[in-house]
Amino acid sequence: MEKTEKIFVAGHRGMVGSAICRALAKEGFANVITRTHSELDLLDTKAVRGFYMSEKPDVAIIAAARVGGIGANSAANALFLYENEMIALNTVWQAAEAGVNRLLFLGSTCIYPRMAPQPIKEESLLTSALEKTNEGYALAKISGLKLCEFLRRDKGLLYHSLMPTNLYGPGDNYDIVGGHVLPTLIRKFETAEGHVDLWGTGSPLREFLHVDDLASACLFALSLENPPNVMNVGSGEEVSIRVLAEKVKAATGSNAEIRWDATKPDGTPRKLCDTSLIRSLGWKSAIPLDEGLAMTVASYRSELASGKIRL
Ligand code: GFB
Repeated sequence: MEKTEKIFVAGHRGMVGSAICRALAKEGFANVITRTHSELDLLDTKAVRGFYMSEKPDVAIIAAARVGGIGANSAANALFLYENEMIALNTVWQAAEAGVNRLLFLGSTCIYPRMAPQPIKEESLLTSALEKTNEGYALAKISGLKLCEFLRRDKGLLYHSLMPTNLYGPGDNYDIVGGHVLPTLIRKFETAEGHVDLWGTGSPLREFLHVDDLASACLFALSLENPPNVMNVGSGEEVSIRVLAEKVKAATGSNAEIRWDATKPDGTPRKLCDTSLIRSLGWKSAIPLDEGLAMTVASYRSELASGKIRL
């Protein structure tokens, strides 16, 4: 990817898209184009087509999605499937129609089977049943990455995908009901009065990656002349939800008692991705969980103080 190329970042206001824009600016990519939701509705095929046809970007990075934690996903699998499917099909297919030569599509490691052998290799895709709590989201993301793979094969377009593990960082969504576990725990401990109610048993294992590490992986993937169709991006740092809760408690300085509500879902028991592919090509994560967590608690506090927090 050349510094002068015109790069479209879809979803630039989200946690991932804004991290990618920061990384692009830092690396000197000056020709980045973005559209807010009100300027361009990515669910609207005609509008997306018109946008690509008039702007003709050289590169597109698809960081737009409806995302949420286990609560939001399991309550609205239909919505997560529909919106993410439409976003994927519109942003990828219409890019190809307009002659965009290179595209990076972002998925998630929840596309892999619930009981995939751990750590999860890229080859595990579509080998057995998905996790039910986020099946809609996973199916939509699988369509997107497959569309990229097929367009690359059928039309020779350099369309490829990254599958990041659970992400966190500045600009996250701190909604207690619909958010992902890490930001939700920060908010719960920061606002606790005596105790916090956490979901499930605390035994599931998760891997967390700071979003600035993902942004660096995106730039790395886009620098490869012949990238793999799908590459996992993770930190290799796996913790149980119970240990995560202790870490967040310490990082926020809270004294709250932790109570577990086992009527709430645990979700997939383990989700550690195998990152040997991207590491073999020369990329690895740089931000350890403890450091990233401390930075994120600080950004939660400043986002809250400035009134810019997403709840
Ligand atoms: O990030 P999260 O909501 O989703 O984490 P997934 C869920 C895990 O954290 C479960 C536990 O084991 C929950 O039981 N947990 C404990 C909590 N307390 C809480 C809490 O207060 N809030 C939340 N949210 N969880 C998501 C997918 O799966 O992973 C998405 O639903 C996406 O599609 C994302 O792919 C990366 O890790 O289970």
